[in-house]
Amino acid sequence: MKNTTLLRLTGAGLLLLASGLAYADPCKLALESNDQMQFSVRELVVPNECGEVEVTLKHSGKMSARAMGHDWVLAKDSDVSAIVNAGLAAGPAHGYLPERDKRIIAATPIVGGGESATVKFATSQLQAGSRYVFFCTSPGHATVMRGRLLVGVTHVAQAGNSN
Ligand SMILES: [Cu+2]
Repeated sequence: MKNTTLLRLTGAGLLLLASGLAYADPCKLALESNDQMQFSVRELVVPNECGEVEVTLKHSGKMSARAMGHDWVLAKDSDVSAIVNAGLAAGPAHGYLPERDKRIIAATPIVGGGESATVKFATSQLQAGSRYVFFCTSPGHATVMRGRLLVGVTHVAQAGNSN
């Protein structure tokens, strides 16, 4: 009887461990934004094994979406300026994002202080050798609110690729 109890306890421990591992899913990325017009990271790395990536943007500030709203948009480096301009033209009613723009790989809606938003995208949309940038389309934000999205590369490997 004693052995059975012990096994049950071990089983419960393994379940706890498994849920802890699920929470740390490497294909789920998170970053924060704030009232100082900043993202919390300059770089996001997607592990090679991820078929789908989930990105959660949290606004840890207090200001409203109208005053200091942020979104998280992913595109090729070469498409960023065009998307930012198209977003400005789309205006606040469309969350500063052009509708059905094929250059946008992924985008969250705009969030204000205390809010968060999540978006998923398939890594099959990312091409090897292309540079990907994430940025915010709120007016004037993209100049500072931007970073790089790297797929399965380390800094060493990337340096070796730049020719
Ligand atoms: Cu922003």
